[in-house]
Amino acid sequence: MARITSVKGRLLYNSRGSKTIEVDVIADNEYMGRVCAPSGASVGKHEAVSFPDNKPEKSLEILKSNEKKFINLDPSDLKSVHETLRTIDATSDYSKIGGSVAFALTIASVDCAAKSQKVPVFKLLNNDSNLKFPIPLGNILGGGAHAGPGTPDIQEILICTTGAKTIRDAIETNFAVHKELGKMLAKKDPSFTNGRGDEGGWAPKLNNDEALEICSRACEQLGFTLGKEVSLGVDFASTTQWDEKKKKYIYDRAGFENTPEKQIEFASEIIKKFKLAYAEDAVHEEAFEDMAVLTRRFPNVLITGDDLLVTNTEILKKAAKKNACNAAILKVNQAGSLYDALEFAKEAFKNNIRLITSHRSGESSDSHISHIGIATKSKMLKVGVVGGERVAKLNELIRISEHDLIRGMAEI
Ligand code: 2PG
Ligand code: MG
Repeated sequence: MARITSVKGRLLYNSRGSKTIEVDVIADNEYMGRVCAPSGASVGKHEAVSFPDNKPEKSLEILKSNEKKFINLDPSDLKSVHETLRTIDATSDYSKIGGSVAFALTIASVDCAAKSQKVPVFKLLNNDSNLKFPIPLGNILGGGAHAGPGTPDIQEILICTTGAKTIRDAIETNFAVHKELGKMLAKKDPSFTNGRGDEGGWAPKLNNDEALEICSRACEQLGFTLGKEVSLGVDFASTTQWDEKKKKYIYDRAGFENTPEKQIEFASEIIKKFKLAYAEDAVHEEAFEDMAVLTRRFPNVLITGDDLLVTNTEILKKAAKKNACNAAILKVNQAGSLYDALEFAKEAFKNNIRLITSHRSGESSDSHISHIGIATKSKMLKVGVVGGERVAKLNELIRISEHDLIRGMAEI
């Protein structure tokens, strides 16, 4: 059995050029796991805090003074690594050491354990013989908190190839739609600068409707039938629009306001008109009852909670009781440690809630979440379409396909 012989953190930068933390965990002085933490722009109220007082330096200092506590642990024993971390930070939101350290340390530990056992990370996490590839779900057009003024209020319009037979097919189809959409946007507006949002989706000056229309036409232009070979998804990220004082959703770019009732109809219209396969955070992070209305109304659509659940097992239990969603985003850094996130995954299974493992808008070039998506039997992997830090995750799926350990694509 391998033993942890060293833990070391450092300050690095994410895809937005903001400071983040990377952690190296070495086992038997030989096997190194290395993980760099991502961070979000549309952040849920109840998710783990990235850094104490927003200071990555503080996280690093605390890790440094506690490194020795991890020495000699078995790196594959995620529970022990997690519990040791909890002796340093017992807060519910990792506000003492920072969720970024929890993320990087626990995944790096599993990474070095996998290397010492000479197995891929997904296999170390889940030894089942019937693992499938999650369907890649990627941002083709972005607005909201991920892009500048003039772009849609809706944060993300996403593409997924629901009819693909292989992972390569699914990835290449997403690239093709992204490319076609770029051409169509340039044709529609000669002043379009090819600008892209934080996750690589195009960021044109269009309102919500126009944006959805052109995305669906890009799919049709390539000969696809929406809802058949490919489908659109939307991350409404509605908490961004929600005004707690006015009790209304303010769509200031499009120039209208929605009452909670109107918001349900607004989202329903979009789901129906564009035959969405996927609808994330269609209402704000505390509107469990309103989400439940959509879940009842659209049993065949992944009605997904992101800010609603923040990868928190207790919140998921509450959502399950209310039938507030039929799918859940799994973002390890929202939960904090990988152990926390896997507990969340277990609870989701128990309640028949499908998982979508997801990146953050501020990413690193790490690709561990591709393994986590497979191991948690996620139906989809939300990692973007283009941009080095996004393609890194997709390329890892292709590498994994060479092992011949995974057969076929997940079915939603
Ligand atoms: C989201 C994510 C990723 P962020 O809202 O789902 O797409 O964005 O990382 O900014 O929270
Ligand atoms: Mg989201």
